[in-house]
This record gives sequence, structure tokens and C-alpha cells, in this order.
Amino acid sequence: MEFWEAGFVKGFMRMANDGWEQGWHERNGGNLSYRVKSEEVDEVRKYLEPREWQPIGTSVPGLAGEYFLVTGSGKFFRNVITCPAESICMIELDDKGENYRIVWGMKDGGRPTSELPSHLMNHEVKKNKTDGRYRVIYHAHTTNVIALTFVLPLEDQVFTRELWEMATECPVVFPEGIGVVPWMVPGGREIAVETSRLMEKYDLAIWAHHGMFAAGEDFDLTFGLMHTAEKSAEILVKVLSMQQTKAQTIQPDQFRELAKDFKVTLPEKFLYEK
Ligand code: 2HA
Ligand code: ZN
Repeated sequence: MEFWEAGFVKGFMRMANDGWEQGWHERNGGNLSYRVKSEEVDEVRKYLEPREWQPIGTSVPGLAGEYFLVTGSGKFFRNVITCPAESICMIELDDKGENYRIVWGMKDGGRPTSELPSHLMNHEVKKNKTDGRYRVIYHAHTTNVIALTFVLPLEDQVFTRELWEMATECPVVFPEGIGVVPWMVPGGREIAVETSRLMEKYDLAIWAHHGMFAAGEDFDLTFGLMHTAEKSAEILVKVLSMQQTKAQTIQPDQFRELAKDFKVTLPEKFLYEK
């Protein structure tokens, strides 16, 4: 068996390739991380060769000692499936959650994703909030959501309501809503702090004029969440391209009916009268 034949590595590579095929990962755009289960670390332990410790650039004590599979900085999603050893890596965090070291991958040199602080701070929030169930953080350059950040007010309420309206499944798939981070310089701790603050409330966060972050339990659910929100945004872009106002749409009381039947709680702050 090779390292990339382990089930969790195959799942990671398939998701990266699915995102590439959606058109969300031009050049080196986007990044993906997975918090590896301890039994999965054991499965690949014989391949691990620890390198030098490096600073993460933020502190994530809640993730001390954990292992992550992550895409590489400057690496292309397009190449993950053909060249995993050059495009992705597994990292281990130290016992303070302040440093990481590569234990597998980045064969030709390089570092984990430039968005490592955002990924790890989001993982820390989600691990805490879900008793460790959530394991995947995904950043993609989703075309239609990005387009909407140029025309809609950059408010959680507006993006949540608009995306809910464009596809009936949306309020069921992300009932907590979706958050919006105004434009900020990517790659640093500041945008990581803002994003992880939103991850306290939501599983989806939009980065204005840049892309989206999604969090979830596994590859299917996290990819599905990104896909559902982006598809809804595509419908809205099409509608707004045909005419400026909707002739009809789903109304607040209809959302309340839906919530009852599908047994989800839809916060009233998103069901405002327009
Ligand atoms: O290049 O998407 O946000 C990776 C990115 C940075
Ligand atoms: Zn990006």
C-alpha cells in the first residue's frame, strides 16, 4: 500500500478533484484540510518522516498534537490526483498548538496552504462546538458567490435569505445561515480570526470578492455544502441577469412551514419582511 491508497487520503484527493472539475480552483486557488483520526494516523504511520518544526502564525491549543492532511501553498488542485506527494502534505502540531511539522508530502519542498491559520482556527472552533465530529475545512473560489459579493450588501442576513430563496433545499442544508467577511488581506491571522468568529455560528463563511469557506463532518457533507450554496448563487445570478426583481419567491411564512416539516430551526432574523 502507498500512503495515498489509505481511505482518508483517497477521499481527500477525490474531493480536491471534484472542486477542480467544478471550476473553483484556477491555478493554485483554494485549499483543503482534514483533521486525521488517530486510527488513520496509525494506518499510515510507517510512511511518516517528521521534518523541522515551523511556526503556524497563530495559536490553536485545542488542536495540540493533532495531525492534518492539507493542500500545499502554491500547489494546484488540478494536480492533487496525479501528483499527491508533490501537492499535499500531512502535518503534525506540537503540544502547544503553536508549531507544525510536515510528516509526509511536499516532496519537492514547500509549505502547507497559505491559509493554514484560517483552516486551523476554524478546525479549533468546530472541534469544540461539535465534540470533535467536524473534521473538514474547505476554501474554494466559487464563481457565483464571488459575483454576488459585488452587488448584494455584505450582510449575513441578506446573503442567507437570498441563497435560501433560490433553492428550497438551502434552508434545510444550512439552517444556521451563512456569514460574510468584508474584503480583507488573505493568508494572515486577522482574516482567520474574523472567519473563525463566524464559524462559531455558521458552517459557511463568504470572503467578499474572494471565495467561501465551508466546514463539515466529512468530505461528502462539506463538499455538498459548498456545492449547494454555490448552485443557489448561480440561480440568483441567472435571475438577476434576466430581470432586477423576482416576480415571485418563497415567503417568510413558507420558510416557517418548511422548517416545521423538515424539523429545522430557522432563526427569525433571516425571515424579515422585505
Ligand atoms: O491560493 O485561495 O486564499 C490559495 C488561496 C488563497
Ligand atoms: Zn483563496
